[in-house]
Amino acid sequence: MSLVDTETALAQTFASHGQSHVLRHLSSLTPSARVSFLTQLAEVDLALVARLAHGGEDAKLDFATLAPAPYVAIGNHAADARAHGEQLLRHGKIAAFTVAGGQGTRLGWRGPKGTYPATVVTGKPLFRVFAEQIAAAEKRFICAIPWYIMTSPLNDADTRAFFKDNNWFGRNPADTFLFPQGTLPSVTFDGKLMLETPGSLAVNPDGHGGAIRALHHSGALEDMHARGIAHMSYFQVDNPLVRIVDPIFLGLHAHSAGSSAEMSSKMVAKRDASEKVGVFCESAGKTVVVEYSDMPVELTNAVESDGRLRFNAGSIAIHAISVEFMTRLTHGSSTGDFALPFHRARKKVPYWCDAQGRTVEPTEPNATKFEAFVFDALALTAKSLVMETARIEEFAPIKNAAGDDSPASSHQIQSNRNAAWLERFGVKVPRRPNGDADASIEIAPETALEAADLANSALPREIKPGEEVVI
Ligand code: UD2
Repeated sequence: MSLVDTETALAQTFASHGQSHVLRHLSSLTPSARVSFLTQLAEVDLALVARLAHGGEDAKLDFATLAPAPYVAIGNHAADARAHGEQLLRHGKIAAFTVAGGQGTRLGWRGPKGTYPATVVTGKPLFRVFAEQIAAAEKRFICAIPWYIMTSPLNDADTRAFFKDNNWFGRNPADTFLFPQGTLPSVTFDGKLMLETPGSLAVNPDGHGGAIRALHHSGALEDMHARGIAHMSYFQVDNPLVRIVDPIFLGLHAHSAGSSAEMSSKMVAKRDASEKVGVFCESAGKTVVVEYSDMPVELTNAVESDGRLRFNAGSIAIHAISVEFMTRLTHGSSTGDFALPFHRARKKVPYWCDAQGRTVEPTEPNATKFEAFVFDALALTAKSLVMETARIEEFAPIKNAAGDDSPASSHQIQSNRNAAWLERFGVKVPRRPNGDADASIEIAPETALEAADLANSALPREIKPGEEVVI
């Protein structure tokens, strides 16, 4: 089809969906800008946008029957779980999978979140923290642990450049597989598409739930099959304390009661009712995560007779996911375009203002974004499992510039965890009245992947108040 024909056809389609306003600057674009804009427009699924704009697809839960989900409490796992997990690692059956396609707007960091300096003393960027952990596990289990990283079209080039500039953190470049997720247009509150510039639509990544489609379309899933990977260890880019390779969790996931779960999850007891984490619940016989913003406030605050929160199982967004499960989902759809339901969120989306002749950053939410959540796949599993873990051991997310879940709070949790590890080996660590470690303590993954590994390390006898220590 010629460019003119494409343009005419698109103009008709967009007009029939009441969206022709986005073409208003077409004639002023340079030929190449025109081609790239038409290409972007041709990829928009206008029927989907219309469906989402008029109601969305959020799963309708029956809150009256919602119950807390069952879980395996700390220390209650089968005795052979670790051995099973270690065997999977030794046999090269495990891949690491990071979702890093988010926009990270809350932190205010310019650049992909994974490039953010995260550790307490040496300020290692998040991607380096993960790479070093994976490399240490590869050395220990004498295996390759391929690392799949989902970016988005908005940060893919910067992420790739970062890996290249850092020489792939010393790992074999062939064992890191970066791929972008899809995007969806943002719409105004009356369902209209928005321009970000005269020649581009305002779009956002389609949520971490977009991972399923992206794993398929990028060839990552096929690559996992070719390498004989059976399970992926899924985690978010914002948590420097994540235990990427946790043999107990992987073993439990793959072997509990003799059969493999399709998707397993880690949970921690919620800090308090207001903590912004999804909660593991049971709905219609399935384990699901209800995002904090979707949970009715009376359920969020409900307590048991002993005063504990009734819905206390907070999701730290760490999952073990079977490759077969992902393959089953994508093969169930003829195009591989499997999509989980899209959730709606009111957000501030920069838009092109004709009157001002520039892109405007709104100060209030002005648009609806649509995102799929990977944990919605739990409801589609034949078997899933939730394992409790200690918050201090593996959850110190960096999301906000200040306050909870900020670099400062993450640093404190990292130091607290490292202090606890050292204290097990008799190291004297100064503590503040509230129990926090009064020192900045960093432990390199190469030194220890878990506390027990410190048995072989040279440790100081004592750490001084305010000291910076790297072990
Ligand atoms: C997430 C969970 C929350 C809790 C918390 C724990 C959701 C919706 N909520 O909250 O329940 O478990 O984490 O820390 O997941 N991402 C993409 N592509 C996207 C959007 C996000 O890759 O299109 C990645 C993003 O880079 C990050 C992760 O997903 O690694 C979570 O992003 P978020 O900011 O949307 O979720 P958050 O932190 O509010």
